[in-house]
Formats: sequence, structure tokens, C-alpha cells
Amino acid sequence: NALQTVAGTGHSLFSGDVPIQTTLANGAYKMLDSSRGTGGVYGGMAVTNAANSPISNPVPGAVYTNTTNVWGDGQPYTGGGTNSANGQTAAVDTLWGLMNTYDLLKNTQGWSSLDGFNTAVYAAVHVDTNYDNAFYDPSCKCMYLGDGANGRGLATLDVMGHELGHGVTGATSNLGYSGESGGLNESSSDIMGEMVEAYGKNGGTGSTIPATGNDWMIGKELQPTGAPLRWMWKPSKDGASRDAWSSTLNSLNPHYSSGPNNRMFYFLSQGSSASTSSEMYSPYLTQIPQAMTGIGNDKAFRIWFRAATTKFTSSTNYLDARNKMVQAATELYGAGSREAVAVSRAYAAINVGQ
Ligand code: ASN
Ligand code: ZN
Repeated sequence: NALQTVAGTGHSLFSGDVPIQTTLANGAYKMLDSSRGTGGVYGGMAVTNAANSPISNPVPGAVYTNTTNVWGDGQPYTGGGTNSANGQTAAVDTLWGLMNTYDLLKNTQGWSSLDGFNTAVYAAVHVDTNYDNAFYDPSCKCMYLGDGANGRGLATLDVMGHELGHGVTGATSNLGYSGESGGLNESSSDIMGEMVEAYGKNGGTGSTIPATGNDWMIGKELQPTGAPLRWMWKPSKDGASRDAWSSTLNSLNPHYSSGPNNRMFYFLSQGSSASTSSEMYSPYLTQIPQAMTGIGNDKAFRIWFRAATTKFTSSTNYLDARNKMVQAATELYGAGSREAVAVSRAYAAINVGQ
């Protein structure tokens, strides 16, 4: 076998120096990790160079290669060539995000790759010019990433987890992308993004998700100003997202109707506050005491993942999600358990159920 997986080093922008697995073939190193996923286009997880191919008709390009197994320069992209060390940096952050997402799913949920069948996925970086978005495309089982704002790319751990989360959703519940189902689809990706962040920031190993390490803000590191795309504990801080369920949620963009479920997950993990001046106060939580205690990232995500991948359907709405979350918590921790009660309280706090 001419292929050999070898340990390399990446100089990333968002995560410092990171250990990566690459492949040595014919004297050159390739950004292909055949230890994570099988089949697919490359027989493993890979990062390709889209070399500014237009978003209207994106071409993934070739897998990144290098003469040594040290990659990137840890700096924002300055436009001097997508194959340069500076151009490799986005690929390093992207591979680190792919690795941590794969390992979180495998090591904490026993779930293989995005589809549960260990099908390898890949990601193409430097799509288009000044393109400020990233997305997962189920038809190629691949992700596309632009260079984002200020050459910083899009490959933070939470954004990588978010986009790849769409791959998990598409392969399981296949939640729709409008109405309440669309909001839950987006929220599921935000939840996974934060869990990948917690996992990766703590080194990306172990069978449980660390209790701390994620910031509960989506994409905070993308802008030099540190302005996040979304706030999970108080989604309305973005001026458009909702904090609680109401019947008008249905007509919103999924990135805004995700708000209540994001807040539910924050409360479930971290708890809420009884102080009316706190951003973690919910007027809908009428149970006594009027604040809930969280059950932590690991248990909260275990319950979410079970409900989302084995119980939700394409048309699950907020009430259905609540009922299936209580069911999942009951199966994992017992009827009337602290965890099952916490789920019902977290949903009550966003005006769903009691
Ligand atoms: N990056 C966006 C997202 O995953 C793309 C979109 O709007 N679907 O939500
Ligand atoms: Zn999304």
C-alpha cells in the first residue's frame, strides 16, 4: 500500500498549532485523513482548494498537497495565492473542524461520520472571492467555505460544527427548512457547533463533552470586533431572533426561529436565573423555584442527539420536539429523573409545555 497516514502540524488561525493526520503519497503530503471516514470521493476526510471558483458553479478543486507536513502560517488570508502557506491556513482550520466534529460524534455518541455509516466527507476552501458564507451540500457530501470577512475564513469550530450538523440532520430526521421545523433545524446545527467548540477547545478527546470551553455565541471569532452571529442564552440580542415560542415564530427565517430552542438548550445545560434583571431570566418559567439548574453539556447533548436523530421527523415542531426530548431523557435517565424534569423546565422557560 502506497498510502500512509502520518501525523502533521497545522498553524491554524483560530486554534493555534494543531495536530492533524495527513497522507504521504509519492513523496508529497496530502490533506487527506483516511482514519476518519471511508468511501466518499477521497476515501477519507479531506480538504480541497477551490481556488476562487465562483459560488454560482463551485468546483471543489484538488486536495491540498505540501512538500513538508507542516501547514499554514496561522494568519488571515491576504490574497497572495491559495496554495501558499498563507493560503493553507484556512485548510488547517477546516481540517481541525472536520476532525473535532468527527471525533465528537464518534467518541461521545458512538455515531460514525455525519450519516452514521462512516461515509467520508470533505470540504473545499477559498470558494469565490470575498464570499462570506459556508454551507454543507448533501449532494457531494462536502462543505464549501468562502474567505469570509477580513480573510479570516469561516472555519471556527462552532461554524464547522454547525454546517456539518446540517449533514447529520439531513441524514436523520431531515427536518424541513421553513416554519418551526426550519428553526429546529438551524438550532440543531447551532447546538452541535457549540458542542464541537467545547470538545475541540479541550483538546478533542474523551467520551464526554467538557462542561466548559464553549462561549454560547455562534461565530464570535469570525469578526476582528468579536461580534457574534447569534447569542444562545438571549437570542434577541441580535435584534431579530426570538427568545420564546409564539404562534408567529412560524413565519420567521430559520436563523431567527432557532432562537427559542437555542435558549432552551442553554438553560438545559447551564441553567437559568430567577433575577428579572438577568439575561438568563425567563418570565415563562412559572414553576417554583423560578430558575432551573442545568445538567451540563454532556447530558444535554446526549438527550438532544438521541431525540434529534432517532425521534424527530421532517415536520417536528416545537411542541413535538419538547415531547420527544422528555421521552429521550426518560429513556436515558429514567421517568421523573432530574434530567427529564430539567428538559420540561427548559422548554417551559421558552413557553412550550409546563
Ligand atoms: N451558512 C448558512 C447556514 O448553515 C447557510 C444557509 O443559510 N443555509 O445556515
Ligand atoms: Zn445553518
